[in-house]
Amino acid sequence: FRRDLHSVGIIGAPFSKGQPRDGVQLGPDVIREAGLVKKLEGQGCVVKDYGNLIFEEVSNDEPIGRTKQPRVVGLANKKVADAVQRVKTDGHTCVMLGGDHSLAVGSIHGHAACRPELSVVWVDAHADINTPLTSPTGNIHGQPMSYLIHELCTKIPVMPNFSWIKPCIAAKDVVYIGLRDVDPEEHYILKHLGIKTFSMTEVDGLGIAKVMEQMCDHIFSKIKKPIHLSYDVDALDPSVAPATGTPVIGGLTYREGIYITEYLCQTGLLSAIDVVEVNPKQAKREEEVHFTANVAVDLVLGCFGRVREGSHPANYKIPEP
Ligand code: Z70
Ligand code: MN
Ligand code: MN
Repeated sequence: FRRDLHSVGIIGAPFSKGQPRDGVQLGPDVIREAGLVKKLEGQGCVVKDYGNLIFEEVSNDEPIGRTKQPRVVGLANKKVADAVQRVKTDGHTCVMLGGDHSLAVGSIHGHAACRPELSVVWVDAHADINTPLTSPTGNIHGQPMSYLIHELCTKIPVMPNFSWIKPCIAAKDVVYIGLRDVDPEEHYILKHLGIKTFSMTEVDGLGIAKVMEQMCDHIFSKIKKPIHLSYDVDALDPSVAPATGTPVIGGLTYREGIYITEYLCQTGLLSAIDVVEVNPKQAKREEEVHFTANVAVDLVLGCFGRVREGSHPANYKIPEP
């Protein structure tokens, strides 16, 4: 038995303007304060923390149609894309701490610039695949997938600071886990493009182990591709991750949530991870902030080799008296 050596590059993305609620910009700091770096090092990872990105303000960021704050979101995502590309070029598995889920545009775009063949595992209560024209809210965190999928490129209107975004993934290389709050327009898009989804109904019916097996059969049907895991903590049940902007009842248990990360780690193909939508200001009590941040840390630890059965150094010897 030996542990894989993981080299991890962490980017903090303290950004909230893909959605209306204040506080999600504090996600990277509360996740770090829960001991992320020390705990990763404690399980044998080599960690480089690139720190928090600094996002420029944009004045007069008027809506385009219904889409809110497009200029500032487009600009922030360009920064994230460049940062993720840098971390991948430096040879690390990238961990992007959000921030709201609009940041997945930049994270996946930057990742795809280095790994053009990647597949995306999107763990979320929501599909986040509204186009700017289908979105009921105009919040860009409900839209990131629509900008990234080749098959939707003719449906995306021109928006300021979005012209650098080129679709970089095929619908067949995307899978969803944990869905339970999908808009009708999104449901049509998912079916129309034949995107593989494991909603909470499939998690209930198959169990999380079969979901992960079938998920891998789907994304690895031809060749083994690097995986981009985009983990919205609202995929987890609100009893597990209460400090988030839009909790939805009936989510993944802690054990199911962790199992996903352990399973993906075992594939050896995890190449970049987003952990998004931790919002300390949405907690009712201070304990809920620490609880949610600790769960977020555990998800990352699961991605980098932590196993619940325990582990030991390769050269360990039982002491003799
Ligand atoms: C809705 C929209 C969403 C997260 C809410 C909601 C999307 N489908 N995503 N909370 N994390 O606005 O497009
Ligand atoms: Mn999301
Ligand atoms: Mn969500």
